[in-house]
Amino acid sequence: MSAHAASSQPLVGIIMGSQSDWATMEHAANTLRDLGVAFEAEVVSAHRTPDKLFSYAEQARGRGIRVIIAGAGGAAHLPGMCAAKTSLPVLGVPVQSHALNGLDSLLSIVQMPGGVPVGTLAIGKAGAINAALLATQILALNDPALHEAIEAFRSRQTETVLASPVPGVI
Ligand code: RP5
Repeated sequence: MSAHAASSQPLVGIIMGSQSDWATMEHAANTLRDLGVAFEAEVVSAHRTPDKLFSYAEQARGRGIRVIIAGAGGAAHLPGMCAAKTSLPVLGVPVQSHALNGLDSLLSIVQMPGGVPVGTLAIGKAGAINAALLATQILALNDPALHEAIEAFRSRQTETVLASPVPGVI
């Protein structure tokens, strides 16, 4: 997957350790798209392309990125190393691994030493969706249109739940 950007200046950078992470991280991309947040998405591996990780993290702020969402699985060093090289907020998504169901990913991402924070979300799809929502909420602090988009999302979600009957109960 090469970098792909929404039409306007990307504000959120989605990075992931491997193409195999896209099945999870596309949920972040789809959520941002639905909310009208411009983003870019790119494979950046802490282990296989460490120099690219450093240059991505060092240049992101200057390119106009405001929040980075980093997803990785297994020995998931990508979010932490990215956070070490930028002062932008970094949100980490633990990708569900085959060997340990993502517990390895979660612990690798969440257990950062004091001083270098990574906002760690849930394992897998829920984490990817919530990373996108949280990134949008951060951007919405200074963007009334995005605040409206978040409020509308919450209202739709509430209406959907209230309109859903319990299966088998009349
Ligand atoms: C990590 O290793 C990636 O984030 C991915 O979740 C995992 C497996 O990568 P592949 O072997 O599928 O490329 O770096």
